[in-house]
Amino acid sequence: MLLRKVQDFGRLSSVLALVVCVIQPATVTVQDPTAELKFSSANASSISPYVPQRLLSPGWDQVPSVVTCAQRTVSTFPESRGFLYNSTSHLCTPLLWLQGQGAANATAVKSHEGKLYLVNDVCPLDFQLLEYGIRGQLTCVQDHTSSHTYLEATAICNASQSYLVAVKTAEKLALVRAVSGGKDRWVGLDDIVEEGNLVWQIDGANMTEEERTAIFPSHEPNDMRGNEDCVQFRQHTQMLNDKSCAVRHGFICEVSLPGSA
Ligand SMILES: *[C@@H]1O[C@H](CO)[C@@H](O)[C@H](O)[C@H]1NC(C)=O
Ligand SMILES: *[C@@H]1O[C@H](CO)[C@@H](O)[C@H](O)[C@H]1NC(C)=O
Ligand SMILES: *[C@@H]1O[C@H](CO)[C@@H](O)[C@H](O)[C@H]1NC(C)=O
Ligand SMILES: *[C@@H]1O[C@H](CO)[C@@H](O)[C@H](O)[C@H]1NC(C)=O
Ligand SMILES: *[C@@H]1O[C@H](CO)[C@@H](O)[C@H](O)[C@H]1NC(C)=O
Ligand SMILES: [Ca+2]
Ligand SMILES: [Ca+2]
Repeated sequence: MLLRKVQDFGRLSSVLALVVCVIQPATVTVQDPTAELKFSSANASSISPYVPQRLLSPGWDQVPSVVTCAQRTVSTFPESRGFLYNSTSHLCTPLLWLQGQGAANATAVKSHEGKLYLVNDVCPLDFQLLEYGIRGQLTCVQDHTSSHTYLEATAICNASQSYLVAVKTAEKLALVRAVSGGKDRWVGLDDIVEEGNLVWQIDGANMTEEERTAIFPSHEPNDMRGNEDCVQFRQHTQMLNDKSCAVRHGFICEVSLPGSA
């Protein structure tokens, strides 16, 4: 029998237009031989600016266990970020997290509907679940302040099944800026294989011209002295820059979630 650990993120309490999650951490162990779902912990404080919205009316479905509720939620609403489950009434309520414009219209979730669980788009242990961009994209990142070369950094990320962060948009660039505190960081883009052909570590895709204009200043990448094949977030410009791969500084690992780029 598989043991599934479910992190219980306590109840929600709604306050005015923006809902703040009040977190009362506790760990619940769920036994379910068929569960294929991965429940994992996330930094609860990072989801606090979100407004949960029901995907259906309260008590959408009555199911025997929290795992069933999770399975039902994910199979019916792949975009769902979590759910409420009331273990007394067995009522299951799938949720979507909203922020920004959509948040104003969201229905506040009342704590009496059940306990809040995160499911689906959640991060591995030691990664932060962060939101960015006007559409409220989510991703899992891990900021490393220790100094390493690009390849060392890549290996460290790989050891936790992650890649150096993909920064394909201005919105993601802003996330990297915030996470790093504006400091030099390796990101997952390089032209090691073929000079001049920058490739994203996370999916092997070539960088597009549209991406380049969003993330590099106009004079970069410049392959200075023919020796710049790895890409960093650069403190000096607060944008990306190609740099010698042998330089040592911090880096950011990412386990990307659907829709994050
Ligand atoms: C969550 O993340 C924030 C920002 O990185 C940090 O200050 C806080 O200590 C973290 N909380 C927990 C419970 O890990
Ligand atoms: C919120 O509701 C208003 C009024 O019903 C509507 O005009 C607006 O488009 C909605 N916004 C979103 C993001 O759903
Ligand atoms: C769950 O349902 C029961 C019975 O309807 C109700 O009394 C209780 O307040 C609900 N909420 C929680 C969090 O259990
Ligand atoms: C980590 O490296 C191994 C061996 O090179 C590779 O098979 C695997 O796909 C990598 N995984 C990630 C997430 O980088
Ligand atoms: C990336 O660009 C190179 C050089 O232009 C090209 O040979 C390669 O097919 C491209 N790869 C993909 C996945 O598009
Ligand atoms: Ca180069
Ligand atoms: Ca450069």
